[in-house]
Formats: sequence, C-alpha cells, structure tokens
Amino acid sequence: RLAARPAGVRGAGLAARAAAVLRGNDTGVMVRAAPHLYPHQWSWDAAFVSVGLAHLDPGRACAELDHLFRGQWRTGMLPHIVFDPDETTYFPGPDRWGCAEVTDDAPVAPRTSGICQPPVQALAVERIVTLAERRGPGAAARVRAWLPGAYRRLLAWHRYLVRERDPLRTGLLAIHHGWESGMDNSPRWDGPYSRVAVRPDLAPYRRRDTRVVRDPAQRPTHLEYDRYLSLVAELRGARYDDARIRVTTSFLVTDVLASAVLAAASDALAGIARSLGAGEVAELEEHAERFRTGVAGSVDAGLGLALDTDLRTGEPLRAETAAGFAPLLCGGLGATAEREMVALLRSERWTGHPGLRHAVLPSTSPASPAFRPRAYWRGPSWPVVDWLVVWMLGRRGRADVAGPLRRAVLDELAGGSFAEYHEPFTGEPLGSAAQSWTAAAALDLLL
Ligand code: 2M8
Repeated sequence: RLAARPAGVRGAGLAARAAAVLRGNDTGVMVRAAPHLYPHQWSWDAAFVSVGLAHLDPGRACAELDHLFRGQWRTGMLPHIVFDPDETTYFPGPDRWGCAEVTDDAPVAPRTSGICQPPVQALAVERIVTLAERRGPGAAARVRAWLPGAYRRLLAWHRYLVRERDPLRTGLLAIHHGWESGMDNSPRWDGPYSRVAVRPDLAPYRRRDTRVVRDPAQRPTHLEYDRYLSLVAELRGARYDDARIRVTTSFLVTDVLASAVLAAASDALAGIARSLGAGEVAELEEHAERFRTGVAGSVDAGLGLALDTDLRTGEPLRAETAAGFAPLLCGGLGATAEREMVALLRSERWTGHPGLRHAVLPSTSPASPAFRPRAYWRGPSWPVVDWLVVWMLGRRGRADVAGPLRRAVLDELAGGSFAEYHEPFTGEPLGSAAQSWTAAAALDLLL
C-alpha cells in the first residue's frame, strides 16, 4: 500500500464532507453521478463510487454495483447509463436511445443507454473486498457472500468486451462512440469525429447540460453534440448489433485507456476467480496478458505516449492526453520504457509543468496545441483520473510514482467542492460541484 496519509483535521474534515456528498447524491437505490448534471447511474462512475461507499458501508457498495448489474444486457454488456425512471432532466434520455425498442438484448427495465464505458468494475470489487476485510469479519463475510453472483456478472461483461470489441485478438478494445471512452471531447477523438457527418434527418433536441453548467466553454460545442447524437441515431439504426456496427459505423477507434483498464481488471478478476475456486482463472489471465501486450505495443516512440488508432483510416491518433499513460496502469513496458514514461509524466509537459497550481495530471498536456484549460476533457485536471492512476500504480507496487501524485490530488481537493474537474493553472473548480466520483476519490485517497 501507499505511504502514510496526511493525517489531521483537514483529512478528517474532507472525508466527512465527501461522505456527505455521497449520501446527498444517494436516491436510496443508486448514487447519482452528480446531483443536477448527471442524475442517473453511469457505469464507470458507479464502479468508482462503490469504492467510496466501501469506506462507509461495504454492503451499500455491493448494492450500488447490483443496481448497475440490473441494467446488464443479454450480451454481457454493462451499459454506460442505467436510467432512474423518475428523472427526466438529463438529455439524451432513454427514449432517444430506444434500446429495448430495437433489440431484445437490452433489458426492458431498467432502461439503459446502448453503449458502454471503461471496465473499472472488477478493480472496484477487488478493492471493496480488501476494504471489507480491513473493516472486520462481519463486513468481510457479507462481501464474500455477495461475491460469487458479482463474479458471474463481471465474467459475462469481460467476455462481451473480449468477444465483441476485439474480435481479431489485437489486445486493444474498439469503441463505437466517444462517450464510450468516458473522455467525450478529448482531442484523442478530433480526427475521427471530423469524419462523422451530422445527419440531415437528426431529430431536433434541447441540451440540458448547458443549463446546469452555465459557462458553455466548459462543455462540448453544439457541433460536437450534433455528432454525438448523429452517432446515437446510427447505432440505434444498427439495432445496437456489434457485428453490424463494426462494419457500418462512421466512428470506430481503439481506446488504449479502456484496454489498459481491461488488462488490470482481468488481473483483478482472475484473482477473484482464484479465491472462489472458479474455473476461468487461465482464461482471465490470458485476457490480461493480451491487453497488456496490446497497450504496451501502442506506445509512439516520438511522443512517448500510448496512442489510439482510427480503425477506419488505420492512422494513429497523435494526441497528447492523459490516456497516453495507459501502460502505467497495467504494466507491460520493459524497465527502460517504463522509466522513460515515468520521466515524461514528471516532466514539464505534464505534472512538472511550471504553471500548474498542483502537480496533477491535466487531461491534455499544457504543452500541446490542443490544450484548453477550461474545456472539459481538453485540458482540465480530473481528480478521478488522477485517482485511477494513483490506485493502479499502487496496485503495481509503484508507490514511488503514486505518492507525490496522491498528495497533489489531495491538495487540489482540499477546497471541498468535489468538482468534476479543475482549471489546472488556477485550481478553480469547474463543471459540476458535488460530483460523486470526486467524493469517492477523496475518501479512497485519504484512507
Ligand atoms: C460525462 O459524460 C456524459 C455522457 O456520457 C455527459 O457529458 O453527459 C463524462 O465525463 C463521463 O466520463 C462520465 O461518466 C459522465 C458522468 O460523470 O459524464
């Protein structure tokens, strides 16, 4: 585990406030990703949130994932949103997706979106087990009793990704929408999106996000939204059939970050399988190795970062984003290559940039021409991403790299607003306040 925590009143006060955020966003059956901007359950948010909840009540953490599992598709896919039926203030809502209307693979209830997000869930479960064991025999027994059912859900989820998102066994997952990466308007996707035509028959819509975040510069542009919605129409037109989408969709790219998460999550799931005496350990270890190799193989010698590929053109997507550090999450680089990547992480292009308020990882390199300090995934620092990096480095025994980053994130979070993201030069909180995964990050980084 990581080195000593910054103790004292500040830590305890921050943890109490983070717990209050999670309680405040809890509907009773699920924790909203954010109170107003995102009033439903998102897939990777739910995984992060469940770790935060495990610090408070491991049983509640399990229930959070059970709610997500209720939205699982017959294919095994965990959808990126499980909708709260009583909530109508988010766009696009379930009618726009129309999943159960066009495919029997989608559940009729709860209603869900028709795409997925990075598979953090098995990593969350691994962490929940550890935290429950630390809490004592009662909590540990409760989580152990829940584990076999969760394991079957996670196995189906991983098998879906391996089968449908990497049919050629390249060790890299393909995604069908920028939303699947979780980094919606990242410069990673500018090239592929420039080739997505806005449909002339796009049904009219009213955005809701720009009513909550009043500064439009912090959210995607209207053209970007037109493209997001055009892709939704395209996917719905293909009845969310992955085989058909692979052939027809106008957006098809590999995602190095999601692939690295799958590699690490496969390690975690293999460990869970072993603890349960399940028969799939070798299969899961093979997934981990395949994706670790795929991620390590996508490092660009010039940029020193792992790059995604546009599968429609075959071109690597040369963006300098935090996702490029994907190999540090799952391992697989040789010692020299890993040393070089860590040096890049600490360099002035990244956490060592002299203008940064805190030495955290901005979503895009401040030294890159694509960098925009307030624009959502184009430059702001995201505590949840830094937490993921700290957590994965810790799992890999790299506390030396994780430690300083962890302290910098905690400094950034000390204001207590639990913002979705921050302006990296000033530290100003941006986007939604009281974002659930940011509160979860604080709880896990503090304890
Ligand atoms: C953001 O994405 C949603 C669409 O899925 C949105 O902008 O409306 C992203 O930051 C995504 O990664 C996150 O899971 C979601 C909820 O926090 O919000």
